[in-house]
Amino acid sequence: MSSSPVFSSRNHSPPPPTPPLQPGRDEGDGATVVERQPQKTEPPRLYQVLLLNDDFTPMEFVVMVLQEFFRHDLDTATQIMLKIHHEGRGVCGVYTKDVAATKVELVLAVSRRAGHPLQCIMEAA
Ligand code: TYC
Repeated sequence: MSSSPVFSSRNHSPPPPTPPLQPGRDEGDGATVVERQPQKTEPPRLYQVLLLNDDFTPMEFVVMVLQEFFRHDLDTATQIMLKIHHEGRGVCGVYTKDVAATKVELVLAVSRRAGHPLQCIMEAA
C-alpha cells in the first residue's frame, strides 16, 4: 500500500544549496571541525543598450524598436527617440551582458533587413 501523499518523500522542493565546506581540520583528538564559508557571489555586471542618432532612419522605426525590443510604451519610446535625435544617443535599457548583447544583435538585424543604418551599442553601466 502506498503511503499518504502528506508523508510522501516525493514532491518536496530540493534543499537550499549549502555554502562550500572548508576541508576538514583535524583537532588532534580525532574530531574534525568543518566550518561553513560565507557565500561571496558578486551581482552580475550590468550593461546599457544605446541607440545612436543618424540622418536616415525614420523616427517611427526607432519608436517601434523601442516599443518592441525594449518594452517601452508609445509615450516613453517617443521621448527616448527625440532625446537621441537631439542629443546623439540615448539609453534604451539596462541588462545583464548576454541579454544586452542579444538585444543589440536583434536591433541591428531588424534595422538592416529594413534597410536602415540605425546603430545600436552596449556599454558597461
Ligand atoms: N534623426 C532621425 C531622423 O530625423 C531619427 C532618429 C532618431 C534616427 C533616433 C536614429 O537612433 C535614432 N529621421
